[in-house]
Amino acid sequence: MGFTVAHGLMLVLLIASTMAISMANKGGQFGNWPYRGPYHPNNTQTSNRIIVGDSYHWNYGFNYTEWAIKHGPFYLNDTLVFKYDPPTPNTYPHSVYLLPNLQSFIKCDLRNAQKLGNATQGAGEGFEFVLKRPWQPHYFACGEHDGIHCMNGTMKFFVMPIYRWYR
Ligand SMILES: *[C@@H]1O[C@H](CO)[C@@H](O)[C@H](O)[C@H]1NC(C)=O
Ligand SMILES: *[C@@H]1O[C@H](CO)[C@@H](O)[C@H](O)[C@H]1NC(C)=O
Ligand SMILES: *[C@@H]1O[C@H](CO)[C@@H](O)[C@H](O)[C@H]1NC(C)=O
Ligand SMILES: *[C@@H]1O[C@H](CO)[C@@H](O)[C@H](O)[C@H]1NC(C)=O
Ligand SMILES: *[C@@H]1O[C@H](CO)[C@@H](O)[C@H](O)[C@H]1NC(C)=O
Ligand SMILES: [Cu+2]
Repeated sequence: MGFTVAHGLMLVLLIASTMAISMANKGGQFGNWPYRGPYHPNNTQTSNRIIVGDSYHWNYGFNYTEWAIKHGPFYLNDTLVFKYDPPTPNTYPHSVYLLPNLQSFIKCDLRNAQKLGNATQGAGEGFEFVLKRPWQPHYFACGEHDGIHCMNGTMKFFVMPIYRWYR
């Protein structure tokens, strides 16, 4: 009995903190999150292949937060494609990391980040990541130069995949 009550309380706290984070994502420095509901003109399509940064690809000095806001919403099973040149003497290397939470995202703290794509995997068709977890914020960043690409070059953004509406 006591366990059940404690357990229920913990769940409520968890939900509350999750909501707080999503509220933080909606307001503040990110502006209004472009949630437009599950309706989409092409709602019969099953998934999209989205080139991150469009023709700019995944490079230094592009505002990916702005890009993500303009290209939202993102849907479950959408594929993000990160295209970046492999390292050469004349180009910056890039990579793709998944950061664990909003705090690490804001600070570009890579300590507990998961490396998704290394410096060479963005070549050719690019590095692909499928959005598999619905309603979870996914924080992406370039991990090169100890987070400087993330911090100074704004090579970071987050998406929260939502369910697509099926007829
Ligand atoms: C819907 O999909 C069709 C064919 O895939 C495409 O030509 C059209 O531009 C899409 N419309 C929107 C609004 O995304
Ligand atoms: C990137 O774009 C967002 C949204 O428009 C803006 O709030 C932010 O200040 C921009 N960041 C930089 C470094 O320009
Ligand atoms: C996403 O893809 C998986 C297979 O990779 C499929 O089982 C699942 O139904 C898909 N979900 C949606 C919402 O399309
Ligand atoms: C990047 O990953 C690929 C595939 O796992 C591997 O073949 C390649 O050697 C790696 N490159 C570097 C620079 O770590
Ligand atoms: C990045 O930004 C920090 C703090 O604003 C600054 O000290 C540093 O010189 C910058 N580095 C580059 C490569 O722009
Ligand atoms: Cu980079």
